[in-house]
Amino acid sequence: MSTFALVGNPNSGKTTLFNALTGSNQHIGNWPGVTVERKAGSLKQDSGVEIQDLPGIYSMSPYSSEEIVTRNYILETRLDGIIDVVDATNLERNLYLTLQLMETGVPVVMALNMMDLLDKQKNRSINIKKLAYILDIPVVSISALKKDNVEKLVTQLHSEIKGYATPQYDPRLESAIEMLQKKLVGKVPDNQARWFAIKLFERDENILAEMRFSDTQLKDINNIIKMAERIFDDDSDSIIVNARYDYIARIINMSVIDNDDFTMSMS
Ligand code: GDP
Ligand code: K
Ligand code: MG
Repeated sequence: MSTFALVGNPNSGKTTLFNALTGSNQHIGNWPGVTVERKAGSLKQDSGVEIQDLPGIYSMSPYSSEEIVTRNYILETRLDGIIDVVDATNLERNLYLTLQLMETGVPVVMALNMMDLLDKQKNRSINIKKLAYILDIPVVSISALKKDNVEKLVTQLHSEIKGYATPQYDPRLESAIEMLQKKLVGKVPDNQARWFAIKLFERDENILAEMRFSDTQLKDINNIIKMAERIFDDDSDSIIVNARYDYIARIINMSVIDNDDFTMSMS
C-alpha cells in the first residue's frame, strides 16, 4: 500500500486530476475539526495506491484552515510522495509552493497541468526536461481535463522515487540553515530537519515552543539568525522569501521561452 497526496494552488486542477486518477473509487468525508471536505480514493489501475486530494493552498504558512489541514497532513502522514499539481499557465506563482513542498523532505513529483491551455498560448513554452533537471524532481506534463499523459503520471508513481531533492539557496543562507539543522538532531525526523531549520530561521513561535530548547540553545539559535540578518541587511522572513523568488527567477530563466522577449530582442 502506498499513499500519494495531491497538493497545489487553488484551481490548479487537483480535483480534476483526482477524478481522472481514481474514477469512482472514492470516499468522501470531512477533516477533523474543520468544515473542509476530505476526499480520498485509490488508483483505477491499482487499488494498492491511495490518492488523497488536499485543500488548495498558496503557501505552507498556516493562516487559513485549508493551509493548516494541508500542512499538518503533509508533515504528519507517512507519504510515499506528493503530487504537486502546477498550473503551467501560472508557473512562477505555483513554483513558490513547489519549493516549500520540496523543503518538507517528502519526495515531490510535479504534475505540470493545463498543458492544453499552455500549448494554445503561442508566446510561451516550457522546456519540461530542463525544468525537471533544474528542480531535480520528476516532471510530467499533463492535461487533467483532457486526460492527456495521466497514464504517464501513474507510471511515474509506480517507479522508484529516489531520495528527495531540496532547492539550494544562497550559500550564506545555506550555512545558517545547516547550523540550525544541527540544533535539531534527535528532535525531528532526519528528512524533515531542513523544513524545521527554515521554520526556526523564520522564528516560528509554535515550532520554537514545540522543540523545548534550553536557554543556551535558544541564545545560539538567535545568534545564528542575527548573523544572517546582518549579512543580508534584512529580516529573516524576507531573507527566505527573497531566496525563494531568486531561485524561481533562475528556474524560469533557464526553462521557459517567452517569444515576446525574442521578437523584442530582434527588433
Ligand atoms: P482544484 O481547485 O485544484 O481542485 O481545481 P479543479 O480540479 O476544480 O479545476 C479548476 C478548473 O480548471 C475547473 O474548471 C477545471 O475544469 C479546469 N481544469 C482542470 N484541469 C484542467 C486542464 O488540464 N486543462 C484545462 N483547460 N482546464 C482544466
Ligand atoms: K476549485
Ligand atoms: Mg479541488
